[in-house]
Amino acid sequence: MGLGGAAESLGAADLPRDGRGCSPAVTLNVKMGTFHKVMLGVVCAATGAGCARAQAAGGEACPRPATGSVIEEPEDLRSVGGVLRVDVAYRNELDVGGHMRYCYVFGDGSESPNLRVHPGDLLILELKNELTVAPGGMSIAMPMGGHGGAGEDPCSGGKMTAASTNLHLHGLNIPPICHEDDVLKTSIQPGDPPFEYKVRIPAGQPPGLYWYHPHMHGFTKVQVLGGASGALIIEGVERANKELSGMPERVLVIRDQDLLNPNAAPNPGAEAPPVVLDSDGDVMNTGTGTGKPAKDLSVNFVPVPYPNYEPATIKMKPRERQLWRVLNASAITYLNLQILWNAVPQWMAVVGLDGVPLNYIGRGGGGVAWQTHVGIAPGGRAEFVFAAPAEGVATLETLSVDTGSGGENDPVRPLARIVVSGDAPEPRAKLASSPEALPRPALPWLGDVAPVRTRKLYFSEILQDPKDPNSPTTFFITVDGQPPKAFDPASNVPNIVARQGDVEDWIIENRSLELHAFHIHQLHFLLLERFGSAVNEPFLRDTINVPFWDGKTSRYPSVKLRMDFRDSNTVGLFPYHCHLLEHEDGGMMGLVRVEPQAGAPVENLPEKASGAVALKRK
Ligand SMILES: [Cu+2]
Repeated sequence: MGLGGAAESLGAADLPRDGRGCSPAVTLNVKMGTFHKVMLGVVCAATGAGCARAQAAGGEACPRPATGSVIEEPEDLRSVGGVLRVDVAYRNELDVGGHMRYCYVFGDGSESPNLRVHPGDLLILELKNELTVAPGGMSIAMPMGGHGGAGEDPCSGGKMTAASTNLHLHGLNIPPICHEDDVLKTSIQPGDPPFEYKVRIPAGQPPGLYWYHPHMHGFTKVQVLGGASGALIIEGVERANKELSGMPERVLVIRDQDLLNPNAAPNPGAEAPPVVLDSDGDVMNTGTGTGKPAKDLSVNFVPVPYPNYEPATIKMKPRERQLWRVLNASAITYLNLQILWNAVPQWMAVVGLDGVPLNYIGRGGGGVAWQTHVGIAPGGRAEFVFAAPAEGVATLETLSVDTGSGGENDPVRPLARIVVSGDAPEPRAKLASSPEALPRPALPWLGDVAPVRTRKLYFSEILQDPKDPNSPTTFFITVDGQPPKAFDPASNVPNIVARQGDVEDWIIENRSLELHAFHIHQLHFLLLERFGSAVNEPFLRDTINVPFWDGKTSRYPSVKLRMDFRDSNTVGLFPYHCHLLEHEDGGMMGLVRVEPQAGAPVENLPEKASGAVALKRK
């Protein structure tokens, strides 16, 4: 179906909601002078008393736009001649409200730019850990020279603390090895020299929206919540869908953050259901679609804080069609986007999810799903065409999401005013106007391949003190038949062993009272069933919402996924986990080890894969 066609249901992209819900190329190779800067602030032992807070004023290391600002597009860093080479400083600071900000500042001074590469390109990224503040506000003691103070190899799985970091390229089908996409053992410390990531983008990587963020088990939530994320775009979506040729495109990164006004009373007239906090201090789901949110949201770092929700601003020309590429980089917040004009929900023509065009390798459907609202789980992406109204102002909002009785509160709230005017500036980027069609994928369509086995996994939670509802929760994702066990970063023992070349079906159950978002590294999967009923989704995802259990029904909610281990880049040890990052940090992660196919050539396979799992080169 073309962009002008009739409505078609996207089905499983929906999320539960309550009744209310309804340039010229530039290669950056600028060495950062800050790599060797003198660290400021009071350095003291972590346990020392009376230490001053570092950078208490905030706003210098990680500057952020003001509430109500016009939404600026992230800078575009583009590959040239098949290579994108960038230097990144990873910094943090406390803002004036005592909230920790984290940021990626690139060699050109831009924060969290769009990294734009083509299939087959080489991405070389040098990451320097310049964190200076530990959670709680104490300065991080810096070793005098040397390497993180411990002399450890960043690939060795050594020290992992709140000051450590690494980088995950979410959604890319690249090897899970150090200096590429290993997150299990790679740990970069303040004081380490710049750490090189060197990644060959697969020739067959679907074109679309991906992203980068840290993945340091136990500390992922605090870093992502503080703003450590950015978009990575595989160019060529117009090659999969020619109706996008020449279309202006706009990248919107929606992040969550701790409430800027946590003690503010609700606005007069606003519904104010009782506030109940969970053990993390987050507002629990009120079940009404209203009330104080668990987290504030921001759009390209422009905050839209409770209780006024003063929206950010987007300017568009009348009736102009743009490709909106939306990333939910939230740590825990679900989105269900809608655009209203004169109180009428506007059509959004969804053309890609989780980086994959809807018609990339699927069958039927024509590559477009017409929606009036689009659910995006934390970690997920949606790309859709939106046509500005003829005049006036439209509103981008998120509808409420019912996260279950154990979930956080994600109420309905506005995000941005879309102001229509003839003199609105054009977005910086435009898709190519005469695209060459993408070649057909080399492998047969996943839906046509018979699985070699079916496995069942389930999400569950337990209170650490069952008698105390406010005690911390331990989070599990368990392979059915194994004892539930929180993820142990010291262990290299996989929960699942698969073989390259195979396709498997995984049933993921939710035995807890809140939503979870299943994500697996290195590959995309196909959604086959929801609640045991077949769904018709001729496209791929890398993150999927698993509905919550109501505590009563005899059958747990579930999804059935077809997992694709055919590509040699999936060989090695890598995680699957819930993408609500406090759940992941709390143990809701497991490991799969994909062993090389006997006799098959394996590209990019190191002598020793991440962790202690030795894989022989065939
Ligand atoms: Cu979860």
